[in-house]
Amino acid sequence: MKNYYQPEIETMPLEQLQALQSERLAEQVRFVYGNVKFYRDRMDEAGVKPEDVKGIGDLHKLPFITKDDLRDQYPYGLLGVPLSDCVRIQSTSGTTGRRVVAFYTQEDIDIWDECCARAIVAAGGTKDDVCHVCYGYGLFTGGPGLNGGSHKVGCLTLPMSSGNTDRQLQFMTDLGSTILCCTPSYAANLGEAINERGLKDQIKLKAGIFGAEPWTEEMRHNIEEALGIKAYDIYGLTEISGPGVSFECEEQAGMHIQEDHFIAEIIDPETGEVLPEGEVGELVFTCITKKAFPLLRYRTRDLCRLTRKKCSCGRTHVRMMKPKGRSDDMMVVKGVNVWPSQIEAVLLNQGYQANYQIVVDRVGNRDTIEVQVEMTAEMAENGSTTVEAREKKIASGLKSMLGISVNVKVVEPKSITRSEGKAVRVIDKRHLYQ
Ligand code: DLL
Repeated sequence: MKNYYQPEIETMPLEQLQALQSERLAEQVRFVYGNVKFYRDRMDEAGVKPEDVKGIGDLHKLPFITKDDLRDQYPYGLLGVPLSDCVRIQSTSGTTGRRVVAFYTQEDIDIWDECCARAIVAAGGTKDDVCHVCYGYGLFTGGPGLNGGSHKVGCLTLPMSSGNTDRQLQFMTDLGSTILCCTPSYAANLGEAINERGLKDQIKLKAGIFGAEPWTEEMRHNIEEALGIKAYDIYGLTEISGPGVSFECEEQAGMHIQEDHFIAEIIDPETGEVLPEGEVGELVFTCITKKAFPLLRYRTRDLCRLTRKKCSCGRTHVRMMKPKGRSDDMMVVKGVNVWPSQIEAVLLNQGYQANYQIVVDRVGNRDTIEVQVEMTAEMAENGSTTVEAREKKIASGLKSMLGISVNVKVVEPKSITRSEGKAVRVIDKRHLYQ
């Protein structure tokens, strides 16, 4: 089998790429208008006819769709093809309300595999690699997506799924895994386990493809150190297919969005106004090739910014900067906006690992926020700094980052539950009182 080569479409001159997007968009709009009653009704309500959308310059004419629309249309309301043409579903975890179920034709799966293959190639993957996939398999898109991409590149694929760290490490050492695919929080846990067991010299990993949750540059640095690898970010969401909507190249400076399949816009989340390049706002995607579950102008609730600055890797596709998290991840505590990623940056800068939890509560009319963070084993052994002094230093770092007082508890190593998939960092008890 030949190596999987980087397709030319990734380096296509911008003008040509945008002409392709325009052509695909116009076709996709005709397709959904003809096949999905939901879109037909929405477009009729907005007074937009399919022929009004001739290219990407007309995208703004289309109405947005939201997660609530997806829930209302559950399960079949957004299908673009007969159910008998669909070959797979994937689904979101559904922790906040009704699940979203996404459908795929075989061609949709092929496109998704292709996007994940491009991500693996961008991380240096070839057919000679052993690709260890410990994203969850099943309804979650992480495992199936990277699995498909790995096959397409021609790597030897280890479909490990999540959990069972002992088994992960055994396969990793026995079969010489070279590329690791999992959430960054699980990568950090694997790094910890490898170092504790003294396995570092038996590990052949060279790269990791980590995503599905927000992670900071500080965490990237820690993971790269612990595993001796280069750590690449990958982004995606079930509604738009899964992982591989965008991914990092060797520059590790923002994720290239696969613009031959997805058009990205950044909008003001309050007004819906499209923002110019470089401004932070809500990311909106339009799928221009997907047929079974064709979302147009889907509001992701992820906040980030885009850049078209030239990338030395040669890819011309726009880059999205690390998302700050979903607009719904932002907490308002004591009247101040607080992002878990800000807290993570302070902790990791002070030498802690990403083993922490944030508990927000309300006492009377007052919000309280507590950050619990584990000491590392070295900190626990080296008793020269007291726990009180540590807590004071973290509280002071958080005060200057956030502008509010935070109650800090430094706890014993291994006392915070480890994550095997997406980490649960925040417990907001205020929801209990609503
Ligand atoms: O998390 C798909 C995925 C799997 C992406 C494996 C990357 C790797 P969902 O479960 O539908 O799909 O969650 C999608 O996760 O809207 C973001 O809020 C968040 N997210 C995904 N990737 C990143 C990332 C998968 N690299 C939601 N950085 C998205 C920050 C991310 N947040």
